[in-house]
Amino acid sequence: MTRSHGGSIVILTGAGISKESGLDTFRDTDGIWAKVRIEDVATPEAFARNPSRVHEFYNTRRRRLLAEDIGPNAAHRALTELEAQWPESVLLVTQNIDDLHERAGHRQLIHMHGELLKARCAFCGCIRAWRADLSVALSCDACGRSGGLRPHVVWFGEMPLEMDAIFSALAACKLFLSIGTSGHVYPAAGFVGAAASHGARTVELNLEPSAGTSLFDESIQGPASVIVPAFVQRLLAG
Ligand code: BJW
Repeated sequence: MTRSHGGSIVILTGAGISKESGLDTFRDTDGIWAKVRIEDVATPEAFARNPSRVHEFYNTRRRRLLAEDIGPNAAHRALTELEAQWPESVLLVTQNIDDLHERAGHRQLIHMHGELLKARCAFCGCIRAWRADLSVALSCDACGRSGGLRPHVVWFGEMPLEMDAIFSALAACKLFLSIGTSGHVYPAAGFVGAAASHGARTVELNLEPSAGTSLFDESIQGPASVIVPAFVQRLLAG
């Protein structure tokens, strides 16, 4: 893929891009789902059944995200450079709820699975920045009701965010990149098919082949902090 192909780019990122920043992935052998059950912490039913357990899970991850040793790595920074240098539009769609792309300076991005540093009121829908622990004792500043504040994240069975904008961008892009995601969770796992059906070239960059690796035109394996900067340099060199 060279710059002579031109055109807009859509990039999908997953937990693998933040692994070398010190944040856990989900489905690797040492990942989050090896330690906790999805149905205990990542469904609306889990929150209805035991909100304190769900708060504890996200409070722990929020504190980790805000720890001093956590920051963007070379892969996040390379994508920021691509956004700054590429002559046409670059849309980054991340499944990650961390803010490492923002900390790397990325400007145009969609958090399709929400953001850990925001809270949402389940009663009135109000969304606000949130860096402290959440608990069932808190009440919403907007509607005054207590017990409804939840992490602004998308659980299984809930609709991911900004899907219309994402599918419009996928239909128009010339290049689709998938970085650090296992390809097990829909609708994100279907983005490669949507982009390809509209004629985009598709490239996967991941530590190992993902579940959907055969759907990509090209698959590059290795740690994101190495293969993403190298790929971005290749693109920008034209
Ligand atoms: C590295 C690396 C390094 C490591 N460098 N790489 C049956 C069939 C098809 C679909 C469904 C089905 N039954 C249900 C569904 C739908 C369901 C789904 O997909 N389920 C599947 C599990 C089967 N999806 C949904 O429910 C979604 N909503 C939806 O479909 O709405 C429509 C609808 C709604 C209602 C009714 C009907 C339709 C919502 C999905 C929400 C996902 N939420 C989570 C948790 C919330 C946020 C959080 O807590 O953080 O989002 S789950 C978790 O998985 C998280 C992630 O964003 C998501 C994806 O994970 P990701 O990023 O791919 O991480 P891993 O760990 O899987 O992979 C990491 C990869 O990196 C690995 O490949 C490593 O090798 C690699 N790696 N180190 C490069 N250094």
